[in-house]
Amino acid sequence: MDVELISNANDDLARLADDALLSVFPERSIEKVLLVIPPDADERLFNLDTAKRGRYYNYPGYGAGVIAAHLRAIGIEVSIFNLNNLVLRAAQETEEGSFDFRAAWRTPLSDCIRDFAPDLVGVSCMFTQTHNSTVAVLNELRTIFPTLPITLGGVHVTNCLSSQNTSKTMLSDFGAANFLFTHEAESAFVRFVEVVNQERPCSELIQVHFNTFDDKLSFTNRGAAMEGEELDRLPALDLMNLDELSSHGTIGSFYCLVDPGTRFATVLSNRGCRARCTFCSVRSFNGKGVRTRSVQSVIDELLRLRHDYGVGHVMWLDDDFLYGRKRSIELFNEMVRQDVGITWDCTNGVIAASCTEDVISAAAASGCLGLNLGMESGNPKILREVHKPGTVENFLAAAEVLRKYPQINARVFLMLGFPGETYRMILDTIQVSQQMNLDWYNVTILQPLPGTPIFMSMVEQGLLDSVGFEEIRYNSGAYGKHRKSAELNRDMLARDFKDAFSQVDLDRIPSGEELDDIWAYMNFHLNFRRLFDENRPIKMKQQLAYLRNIADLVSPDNAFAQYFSGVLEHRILGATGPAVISRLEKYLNESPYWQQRFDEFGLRTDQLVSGDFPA
Ligand code: B12
Ligand code: SF4
Repeated sequence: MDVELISNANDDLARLADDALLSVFPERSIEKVLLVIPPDADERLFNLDTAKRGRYYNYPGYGAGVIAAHLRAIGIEVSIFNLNNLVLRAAQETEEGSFDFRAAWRTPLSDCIRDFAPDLVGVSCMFTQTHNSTVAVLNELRTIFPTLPITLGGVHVTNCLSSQNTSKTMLSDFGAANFLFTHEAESAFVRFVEVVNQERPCSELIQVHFNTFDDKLSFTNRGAAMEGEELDRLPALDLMNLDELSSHGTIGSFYCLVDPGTRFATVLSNRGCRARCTFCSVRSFNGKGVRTRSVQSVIDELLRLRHDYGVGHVMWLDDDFLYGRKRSIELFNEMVRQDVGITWDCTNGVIAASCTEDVISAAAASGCLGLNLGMESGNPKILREVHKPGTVENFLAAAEVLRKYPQINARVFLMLGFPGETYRMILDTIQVSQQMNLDWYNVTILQPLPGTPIFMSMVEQGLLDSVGFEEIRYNSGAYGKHRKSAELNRDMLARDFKDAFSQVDLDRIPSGEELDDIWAYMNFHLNFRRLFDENRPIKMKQQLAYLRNIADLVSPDNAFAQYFSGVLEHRILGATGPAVISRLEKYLNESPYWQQRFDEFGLRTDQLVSGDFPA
């Protein structure tokens, strides 16, 4: 079923749309809207142990919260049903081995619809890896409520619609949704409701695709980018389950540095990004440039989070959080002046050029506990080709500043597997990373996303052909491919990666399998091995918290995390706890893969007793 995109509203299109709306909304009235957030992944990717450990993400539905606030502003009653939180809560409450993933959300969802009786349901889908889960929710709704009007929106939906040639199958899976919305959609959604309620003509519809009609209609016109007061509107915090999210899962990557029991939330202080990296869909989704909220509206949100919801830590959702030096400093100074009393992290990553001394010093004073620096590569040619907004000089300069503020845990995003990237180019990345000497390097292997420039160009070059969304899963993260491999007792770090760079032609492009070895090599050398040389007390404390988090929560089968947390314990406390040693001994006895890695690198459990570690 091919989709004809008819751009620009005209009279014919408006008439067709009017008829279509009447068929879905015979009363032409919307008074109540239910926004639904599907589980992050479907049951095939879900692992009960991981959920019980509280390792899965459990974010507030911020996009839904923003839409809800705009709907409320025109008098619509709104509720948000977060199925991800529901599933995680149910998993934690369930007896071992008896968890029915689907039952955990299906019955409560139908009950919620019967109780709330919405005139319209809006489902949200952000990640490609949430595709299957979203389709399951849509189909369930359609089966139980055949005439319920259903809309769907979010980043993944936008990507599917804007790259129809490559993702037709994905789009056709959304058959249960009557309407699909693209891009930032609060204005489009509000207009849609007003059009259904006959308060506006159909010709004013924007960013909406009529999905289940004989004549497929699309109003592809984009609304004016949200700015000013509208951008400043606070999300409907009361609908976002802020009291319980962090009890059932994680928010951000720096939670191990925050006191246990602290309530987490997220805040979006600006939209878009100044850069246009070819692997990223932010520009095609949010448009060009950055739109900033007023500093006071951000402070108001933080104050409400703290005083009304007991939040103690936030993760910024921004794509380009440090955009505008003056504004960043003003925001941080106001956080101090108005006594916001919330710590924060920037898990999403910041642009290196913005990490100047004045900005980072103000950030540290305002409660910054951690941030990721977007670097991706240390090779100038790759950086130019992927349009990364940074040079090797920028990265080194940012690292120099960040090393002066050791209270900030500074990590770096790296990527591998760009088209044409050779072993030698990857060695540049390793060398620059070593020179930067920051706290942790998160390495991911490129996963081209539909709708991004790199995806299109790889399809054109014949480097990619089909798009199975099974494949569009990331290597890292609780639902990532590497996690799955760990669950099969083959943690990616247990691979034989010692010789990843020896005996190869350095000007060759590594294969997929070889990239996995390089990934493990980089992880070991850039992250674990360098801990032998760490002797700054504050950093040892941060790294110990992080390693304990990996060993206990994220990846209990990672023997390096177990060993190196023992090393740091010994350094900080003078001895390694016996439980750490016996757990590691048991693990190595059971795993020939890990024993082999330990032998190769001269690591032994008795070193944790003697404190005599390899140089
Ligand atoms: C915050 C964020 C995260 C957070 C958490 C996100 C969350 N669950 O809330 C964290 C750090 C966990 C994260 C992780 C990842 N992320 Co991320 N992330 C973002 C980011 C920067 C902001 C999202 C956000 O909250 N925006 C603010 C709100 C207001 O916007 P919104 O949710 O999109 O909602 C708006 C519209 O989408 C729409 N809308 C949404 N729902 C609905 C519903 C209806 C009915 C309607 C009408 C409209 C509508 O209207 C809303 C208001 O304008 C986006 C970039 C971006 N700008 O979108 C990337 C982004 C979503 N992430 C991306 C990626 C790749 C990832 C990772 C895979 C990275 C990795 N390699 O591990 C992981 C995967 C996470 C997982 N599930 O396992 C990609 C997604 C691409 C894709 N198609 O999958 C994005 C687009 C960035 C990019 N590089 O291109 N991410
Ligand atoms: S800097 Fe980050 S958010 Fe901005 S375009 Fe590049 S990857 Fe995307």
